[in-house]
Amino acid sequence: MRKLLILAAALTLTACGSKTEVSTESQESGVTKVETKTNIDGVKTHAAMELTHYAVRAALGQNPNTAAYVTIKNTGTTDDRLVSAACDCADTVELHSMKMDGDKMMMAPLPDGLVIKAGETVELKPGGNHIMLLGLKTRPEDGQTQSVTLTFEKAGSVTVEMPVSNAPLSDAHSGH
Ligand SMILES: [Cu+2]
Repeated sequence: MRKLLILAAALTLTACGSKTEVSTESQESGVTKVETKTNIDGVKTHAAMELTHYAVRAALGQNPNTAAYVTIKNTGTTDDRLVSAACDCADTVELHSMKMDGDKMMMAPLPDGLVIKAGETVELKPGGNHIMLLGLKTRPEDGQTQSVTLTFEKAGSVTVEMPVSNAPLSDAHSGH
């Protein structure tokens, strides 16, 4: 069984006032975690996210755009927000929701990102909220992996190696 472990730690100490910040990032067998522990004048905050079920949809035909999906669990003690996503493969990356407009399903950007409350799990999946990769510079192909970086307001940034598939998450989610 292939195991991948990446561990990064950053420590910030400021001399005056008392602020400590410790960030860690790890990736292992389809689970990626990012967390930041902050202590500002004795007030401790633990922001932590666990990412699973991530995938990028393979670029289809001449379509200049595609989408990425991820399930995000807030395992910390504070509400947090997915602020943005980034990918070297695309000119622009946006967070999108799916909304009913009359009787049609329409995509709409989420300019303020996506709030993920402490203890809550948010699924970005086919037919629902998703990461939109616009203006593809490289075309993700089935069987490859693609790095996508997610930035959370409190937990920090994490880069996820997402598998690329013609039918993303079809094993995990039936009915799509
Ligand atoms: Cu979209």
